[in-house]
Amino acid sequence: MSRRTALTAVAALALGAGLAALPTQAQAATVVVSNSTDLSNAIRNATPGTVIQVRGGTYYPTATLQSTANGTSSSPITLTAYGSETVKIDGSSLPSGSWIFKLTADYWNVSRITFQNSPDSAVVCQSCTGTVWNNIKTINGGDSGFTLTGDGTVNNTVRNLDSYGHYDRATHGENADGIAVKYGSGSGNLITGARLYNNSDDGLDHWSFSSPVTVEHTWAFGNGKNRWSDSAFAGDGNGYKLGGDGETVAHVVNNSAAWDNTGNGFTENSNRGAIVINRTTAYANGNKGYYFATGAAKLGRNLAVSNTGGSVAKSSSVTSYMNNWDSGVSTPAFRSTDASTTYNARQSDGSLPVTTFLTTGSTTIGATMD
Ligand SMILES: [Ca+2]
Ligand SMILES: [Ca+2]
Repeated sequence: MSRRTALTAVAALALGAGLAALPTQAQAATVVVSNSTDLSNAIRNATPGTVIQVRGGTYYPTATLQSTANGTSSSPITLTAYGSETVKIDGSSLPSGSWIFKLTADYWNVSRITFQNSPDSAVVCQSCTGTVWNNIKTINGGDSGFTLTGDGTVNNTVRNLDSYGHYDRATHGENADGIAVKYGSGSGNLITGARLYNNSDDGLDHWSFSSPVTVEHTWAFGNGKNRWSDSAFAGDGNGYKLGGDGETVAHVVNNSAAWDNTGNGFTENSNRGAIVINRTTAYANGNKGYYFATGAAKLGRNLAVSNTGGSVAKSSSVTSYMNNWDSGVSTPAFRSTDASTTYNARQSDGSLPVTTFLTTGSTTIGATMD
């Protein structure tokens, strides 16, 4: 059942015939939903300013929740949990190959919702402008957890995403990333505060995305391991895959970390652009800490320790300064190499949990892990 409270200018005129002052602007509708049908309808039928509040519980939609309804920059559409309640949208009842939630829309604010057990990708935002995602979880899906894709992907912010346990069985883990910003273009996209872990393929993937994306305060770990007893397992296991498909683009990664991935911590993946990697840490990855063997990346103040394939592969076009592999730069000691606290619950404001893991206290080199 849904409850819609709307005060339109027309209604105000009818009610307020005897009043001196009339509202000059329609009041936004708030819709509170507590079942999948109402949730689906509210999402589809939203208009600028609509606030959809989802009551606590686990929802099992039988078709992809989707919308092409646009908000505006001044009146976005909001989709969020009701009060402090816990909302999980579970894809177990969807047809095979389905996504849980697809937006082809602008100016949505989506927050505090878990999308789990999707048959395919969990959340896909296609050619979206001005969407803001706060404290979303995408868990245990059949392809990438969270995806921004398509041309016209502009000014979107993904803040404090947890995305883990994704695995594409039919393709033996080759494709399921924690977050994918791929196959598209558009400026102003930011990923901040994400934990991207234990996915079959990569933590983050910018395959065939032709505009710069900024990533900061993000952790990618434990990706690319065969956790599914797949005898033909094909996951790549890069922490941050920063290109592919011939694109030349200057993505940016600041103050982020990669550890315990089976591939490279950070890789250009054939992107020859001036990728900027600044104050990050790569620890105990299965290949290189930093793989930039063909392009023109700018690597500054990064810290690589105990990566199986070595700290760095860099072409002669790479700018490398103040990294711990550069001459004259010392390697500060880690306060802790016990990663257990990185799995803890987030702080009350949704930011990453407090940890000493991979911190050094350095003010000049490596990620600060917050
Ligand atoms: Ca792959
Ligand atoms: Ca990938």
